[in-house]
Amino acid sequence: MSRRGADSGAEARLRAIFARLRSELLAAHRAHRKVALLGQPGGGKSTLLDLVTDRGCVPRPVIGQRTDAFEWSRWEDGPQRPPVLRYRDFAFVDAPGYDTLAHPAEVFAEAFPFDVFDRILLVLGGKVRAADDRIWRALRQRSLTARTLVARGFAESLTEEERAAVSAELSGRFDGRFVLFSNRERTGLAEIGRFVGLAGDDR
Ligand SMILES: Nc1nc2c(ncn2[C@@H]2O[C@H](COP(=O)(O)OP(=O)(O)OP(=O)(O)O)[C@@H](O)[C@H]2O)c(=O)[nH]1
Ligand SMILES: [Mg+2]
Repeated sequence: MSRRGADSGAEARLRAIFARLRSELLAAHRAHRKVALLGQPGGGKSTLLDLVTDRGCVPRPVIGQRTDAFEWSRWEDGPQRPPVLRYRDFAFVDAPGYDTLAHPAEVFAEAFPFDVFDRILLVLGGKVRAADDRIWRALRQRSLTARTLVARGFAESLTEEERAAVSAELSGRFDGRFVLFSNRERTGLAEIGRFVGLAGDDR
C-alpha cells in the first residue's frame, strides 16, 4: 500500500472513532459531566488526569506510553472498551496526542466531537505548534473556547523569565484562557481541577 493510501486509511479510522465516540458519549454518558483532554503527544495529559482524579479513574489513564502505541485508532474494529474513563459523575476522554501520523491534527480539528464536552483541556508540553493553533481555530469556529482551558505543562522546567514569556505568549494566542502547571511539582492542578468541576482543594 502506498504511504498515502496508508495515511488515508488511518484518517478514515480516526474519523469513524470520533463518530462512534460522539454517539457513545451522547447515549451511555448522557448524564455524565464530559471532559476531554487533548493536545501534544507526551504533553502530560494522562498524568494530569490521573492526578486531578486522585488516581481514581476507571480504567486508569495509561501514562508514559504513547497512546498511539496501544492503537486508540483501532477501537472501532473490535470489542475493546471505549476510551472513556469514569470518575464519580465524570466521563473523561484522554485522547491520543495529535499531530502524529496516526492522529493528524487536521482530522482532530475537523472531526473530534468537541461540542459534546462540558469542558475541554488543551494540554501543551512545550512550544505552541501550528497544530495547536489549528485546534484552537476549530474551537473558535464552533464557539467553544469559553469551555476550553489551555494547560501548559512541564512548568517546573521554566525559569522565572521563561515563565513570564510563555505566559505572555499563551495569553495572546489563547485569549487569556491558559494555566501553567507541573505534574511533577503538582502546581496548577487545583486550578485545572476547579475548571473541570472537581473540587479545588490542595491537589
Ligand atoms: N518533568 C515532567 N514530566 C512529566 C510531566 N507530566 C508528565 N511527565 C512525564 O512525561 C511523560 C508523558 O506523560 P503522559 O502523561 O503519558 O503524556 P500524554 O500527553 O498522555 O502522552 P500521549 O498520550 O502519548 O500523547 C511521562 O513519562 C510522564 O511521567 C511534568 O509536568 N513534568
Ligand atoms: Mg496519554
